[in-house]
Amino acid sequence: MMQRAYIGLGSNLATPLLQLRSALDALSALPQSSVAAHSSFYISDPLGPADQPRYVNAVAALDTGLSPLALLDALQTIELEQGRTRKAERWGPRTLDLDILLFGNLHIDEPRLTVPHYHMHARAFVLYPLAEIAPDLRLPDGRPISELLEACPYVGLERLP
Ligand code: PH2
Ligand code: MG
Ligand code: MG
Repeated sequence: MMQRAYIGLGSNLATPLLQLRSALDALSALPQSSVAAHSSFYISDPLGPADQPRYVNAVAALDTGLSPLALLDALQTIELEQGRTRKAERWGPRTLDLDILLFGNLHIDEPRLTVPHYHMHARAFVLYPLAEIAPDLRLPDGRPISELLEACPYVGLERLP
């Protein structure tokens, strides 16, 4: 069965725009999957330690026949292929971060994977790109994305042309 997943993309090292472009290519090349849409790219102030470069963020809609954990494995492989190293610092800088924001209407609570992605409800750099490609989306709990946007000001975000 094909499911619509939404993937958050982020980078703040090693030419972030190129990282995101090549990540989108890699997502398109995943087995049983196709990128149905992706948002604009947004420059965003870092959440977490302030002494790191600004991020570039985007969201992609991925139609996939992979299971959630198979998709997670595939995303982590792409992160590693693009030079991601796991550092101790929480919310520290990274060449590429690919997060499963939503996977169909599933709630997933497993040691390796929590869906919907924790804190996505409050992050402008997730919600605004997501709303750009899915303005009528509802979260699995039924909340419309418009309601989340109202509670999340458009601050520290700059949409690239
Ligand atoms: N990701 C983080 C930590 N902080 N800040 C922004 N602006 N964008 C991100 O994608 C981001 C972050 C850890 O995943
Ligand atoms: Mg992240
Ligand atoms: Mg991540």
